[in-house]
Amino acid sequence: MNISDLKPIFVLNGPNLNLLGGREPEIYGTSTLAGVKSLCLETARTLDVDLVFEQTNHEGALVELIHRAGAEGSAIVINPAAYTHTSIALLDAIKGVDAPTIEVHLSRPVARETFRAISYVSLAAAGAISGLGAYGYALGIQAAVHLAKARAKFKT
Ligand code: CA2
Repeated sequence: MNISDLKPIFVLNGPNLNLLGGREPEIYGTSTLAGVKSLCLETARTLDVDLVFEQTNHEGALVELIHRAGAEGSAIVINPAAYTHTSIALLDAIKGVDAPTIEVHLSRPVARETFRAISYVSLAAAGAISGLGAYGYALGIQAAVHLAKARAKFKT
């Protein structure tokens, strides 16, 4: 199977990530979400795979995007933002779809407040990348394509 036959990689972003590039640059870096999207599109282009990039501030909308990714995509890269630490709904959604999922964080949540040390999403993620800023998204896409490709080979 040719890698370009893969269904798109879905890159999903949770609440407040639309504010990137403004406040707290010492924690989240200086890239805007538009800059992160450009990096993701460029990474996908070099890997010869299509990419869908979405951000929402609403938990239910993120659940629906995960369902859509399960139906229309080959893998998910997700920064669930604060819902990482609270959302059993996101955990169940990821468990409910047949798409390998990579969790990405710009910062290193385990090295911050104690409430950020818990990730419900990690219970369902195939892997996680944190602390590398926007570059973590590029690594997350590479990992997602690797897993999707391995799975496609396994199924043929
Ligand atoms: O490090 C990450 O990527 C986080 O997922 C970002 C979340 C945070 O709740 C997680 O613990 C770790 C916060 C996203 C909000 O981003 C902002 C960016 C600029 C200004 C305000 C918020």
